[in-house]
Amino acid sequence: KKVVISGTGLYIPEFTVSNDELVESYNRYVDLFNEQHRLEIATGEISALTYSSSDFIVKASGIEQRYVMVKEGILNPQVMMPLIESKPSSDLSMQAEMAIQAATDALNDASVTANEIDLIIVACAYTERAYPAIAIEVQQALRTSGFAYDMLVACSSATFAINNAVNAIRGGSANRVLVINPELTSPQSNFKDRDSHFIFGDVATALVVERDDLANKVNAFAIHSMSCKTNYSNNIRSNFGFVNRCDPQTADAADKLFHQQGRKVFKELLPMIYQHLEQHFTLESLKPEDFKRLWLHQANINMNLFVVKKLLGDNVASDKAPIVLNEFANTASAGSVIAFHRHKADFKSGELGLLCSFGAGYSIGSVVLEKC
Ligand code: CO8
Repeated sequence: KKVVISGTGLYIPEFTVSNDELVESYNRYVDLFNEQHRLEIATGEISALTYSSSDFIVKASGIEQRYVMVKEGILNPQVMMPLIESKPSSDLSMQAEMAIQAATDALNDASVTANEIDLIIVACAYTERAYPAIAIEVQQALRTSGFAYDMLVACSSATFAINNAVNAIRGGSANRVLVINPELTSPQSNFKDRDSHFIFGDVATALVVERDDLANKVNAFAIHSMSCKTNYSNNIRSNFGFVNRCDPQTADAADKLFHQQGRKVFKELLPMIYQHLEQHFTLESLKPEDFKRLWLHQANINMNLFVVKKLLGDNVASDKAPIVLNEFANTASAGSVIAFHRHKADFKSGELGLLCSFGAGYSIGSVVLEKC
């Protein structure tokens, strides 16, 4: 069975946090910390913290700002996290709210109504709870039929979920699938960590994946081929999990938040990406030059420039692999989908594009798309 992506959707949270705001609050936290630990610092027991800088953030990552669902608390040096009130179980969860907005946008783009959807996959780096699945909550709110489930593959959640959606359609368990990526990253960001306090933003994206013979083809892209790869690494890690409460001494330790060895990730992941794409292209008898556009994962601008240079050489036009992380920061699995959503309108029938994710796991997902 042929399968297409017939629509995409984007939900942008209400609040922005600029680099300057973030750095100003981080530096106030540094002053407070160093003052509070003056004696231990003087005796060499602990090292003084050093300031962050907006210039470093832009140069090292390409990030200029990020969106967040809740801003209150993030910039308070005594708090340094979004203050999110817990809701009663009868209310929609925050991720379901984000998911519904992005899904509604994607359904409009695909000219599909919610009751025509028979599978929802919520795929992202974290879900707010283990069960009932956020996807089933969204299924109830949108009144879709069939079934729904959540899946987590960090930055590759969207591409791996496309893989699942296509296989569900080919296997006959679904005809029309909503893949939704409600990336609520700010509660897991360590705003006290100089190396990573600037990296993430909140956002939600959605895709309608459906049988080719059912689809409205106006905005559709045929899924030409897909490839997934994983390779275990501790260099991007969060030890947050359901067992944390059983060791009260460490339940709130920094390792329960996102942390990484950014330099190592950069060095190790790049060759894996090239190798993975080379294998995928060889299998499909494709060359990098065959693609009109590369919608790449959005973690770091320098990483994307390296990938493009390796695939296509020097002097490549910037619209070949558009960057959205300057506006959104790293939004885990949603990044490449935002790039696709924002930069697909100029495609003509038969032109090829590549959706590609890479990140924690390590995980890499690539999807070759052809405009219908
Ligand atoms: N301000 C000023 N200076 C700084 C700062 C700062 N904030 N941070 C570091 N520096 C300094 C360092 O101290 C260092 O100084 P020196 O040279 O004197 O030692 C210098 O700047 C260089 O530091 P780095 O080596 O750390 O800097 P890099 O140029 O390597 O850039 C990056 C750091 C931006 C982190 C870069 O390494 C990077 O982006 N690597 C790729 C990482 C990546 O792709 N990670 C993917 C993670 S995302 C993912 O997988 C999703 C997980 C799930 C979502 C999680 C949601 C919370």
